[in-house]
Amino acid sequence: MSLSIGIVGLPNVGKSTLFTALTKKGGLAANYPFATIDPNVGVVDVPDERLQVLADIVHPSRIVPATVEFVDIAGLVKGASEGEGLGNQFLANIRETDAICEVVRCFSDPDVIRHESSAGPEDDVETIQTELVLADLATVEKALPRLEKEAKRDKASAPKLEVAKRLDAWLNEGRRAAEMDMTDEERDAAHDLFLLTMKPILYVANVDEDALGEPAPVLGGQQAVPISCKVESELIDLDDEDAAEYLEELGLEHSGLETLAQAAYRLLGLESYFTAGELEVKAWTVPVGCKAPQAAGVIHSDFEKGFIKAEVASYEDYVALGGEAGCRAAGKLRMEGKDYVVQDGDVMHFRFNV
Ligand SMILES: Nc1nc2c(ncn2[C@@H]2O[C@H](COP(=O)(O)OP(=O)(O)OP(=O)(O)O)[C@@H](O)[C@H]2O)c(=O)[nH]1
Ligand SMILES: [Mg+2]
Repeated sequence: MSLSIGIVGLPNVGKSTLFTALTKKGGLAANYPFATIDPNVGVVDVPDERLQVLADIVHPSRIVPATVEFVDIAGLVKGASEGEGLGNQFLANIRETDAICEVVRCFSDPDVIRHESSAGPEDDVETIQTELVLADLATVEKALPRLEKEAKRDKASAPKLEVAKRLDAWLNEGRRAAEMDMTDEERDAAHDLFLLTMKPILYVANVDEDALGEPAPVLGGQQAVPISCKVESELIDLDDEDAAEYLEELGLEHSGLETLAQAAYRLLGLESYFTAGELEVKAWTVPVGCKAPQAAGVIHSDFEKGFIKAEVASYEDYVALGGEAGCRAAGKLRMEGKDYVVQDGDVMHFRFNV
């Protein structure tokens, strides 16, 4: 499972600058089939310092971090849903992403032209929300006749029609689909519509570099992630040591990429577990609260189907006791069954039967 995130925002706010910094820094994952075909899709490694710590214990042939896929699209403008500007044509490119990252201009540089429809960060957030809501409204209205036909033919699909009708009214009031009260079943039906405003949204405040140490601004009612896209684009040209020094000068512990990846994990309720062996040390992404068989299924569906049990050590024990043998000797290698709830950082080994 590679997490995918679509980048949206007004024109000239720094989306492509951020995208380029992200993808150059992470390096395009070679095993990603479209990386070289579609220049607007980039796969980025999720930085996790724990991987190196584990690798120092097991000396694997390779380290395989989790990845996030970013999709860059052209800027949206007011009226995009009526064909203004370019961005709207590209919204289709982010229909199937897991989340949306909205870049909001908070930097002051007068040399960078502000789009005429931009009146400040909060207004920009509203403009984009309106365009996303209007795009969703168009999607729902296009789907309604089809859903009506289906509901007539097959009673079982009536709830789908009902939720689409409710969404139509909700979106018409300018509200995000995600904020509508829905049962789990309705939520599933709504997911089939691939609405943009159903997706969790993360705001990146593209701030001036001297504002990086300041508290994160609140945008769209939520804590934004402060990043200087300009700083990020400078960081990618530095080697690790110089980059660390530069970050220190700016009073920062982590690069924007790390901060963004972590914020995305939090927003989406995700965490990582690890597998550690001679071949590789690898991070796997799972939803918080995931049980052992589903976690095994992320590696391979056979692992889930034939799940027997998992050998688990916490990350802390694994590191403190110098690996699996140490954990076993200290009684810290647990045998867990199908109801075990995976904890962030667990080092896991699955037993299965096909
Ligand atoms: N001063 C400053 N300039 C920036 C920053 N980020 C981006 N820029 C500049 O803003 C301009 C637009 O940046 P892009 O990244 O191309 O903007 P975009 O959002 O992709 O724009 P569109 O694709 O046209 O919608 C470029 O000249 C960047 O150098 C920043 O953090 N600070
Ligand atoms: Mg761009």
